[in-house]
Amino acid sequence: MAYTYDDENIFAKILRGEIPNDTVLETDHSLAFNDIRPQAPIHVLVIPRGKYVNYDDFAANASDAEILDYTRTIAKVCKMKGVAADGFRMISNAGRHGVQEVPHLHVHILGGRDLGRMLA
Ligand code: D5M
Repeated sequence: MAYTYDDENIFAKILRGEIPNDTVLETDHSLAFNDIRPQAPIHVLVIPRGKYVNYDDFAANASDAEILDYTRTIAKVCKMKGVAADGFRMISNAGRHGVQEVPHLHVHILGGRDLGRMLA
C-alpha cells in the first residue's frame, strides 16, 4: 500500500458525505465518529478534515488552527464519552510497520474497560 494521499480512501469519502458515519463530534477542522469494528466499549476515531496521510504529514503541514482544533477535539471526545476520568488509550497507526489501513490521519480513542498493558 502506498502512503501518499488517496482521495478515494474511505475517510475522504466520509468527509465528502459519500458514505455514512456514526458521528460523535463535528468541528470546523475535525470529525469524530465511532469505529465500525470497535475493539473496546468506547472506540472513536478522530480525523482532521484536511488531507493528511499520517501524524508526520499533519504536524509538518497543518495550520496552527487545524492543529489546535484537532487536539482539542480529541480531548472533548474523551470528556463526552466519559473516559477522561478512568483513562483511555490513544493510538495512531502509521505506515507499513504501523499497519495503517486507511491513509488519512486518524487517532483511535479506546476506553471503557481495562485495556491491559500494551508494551511488554
Ligand atoms: O485503522 C482503521 C480503522 O478504521 C479500523 O479500526 C476500522 C475503521 N474503519 C474502516 N472503515 C470505517 C468506516 N466506514 N467507519 C468507521 N470506521 C471505519 P488503522 O489504524 O488504519 O489500522
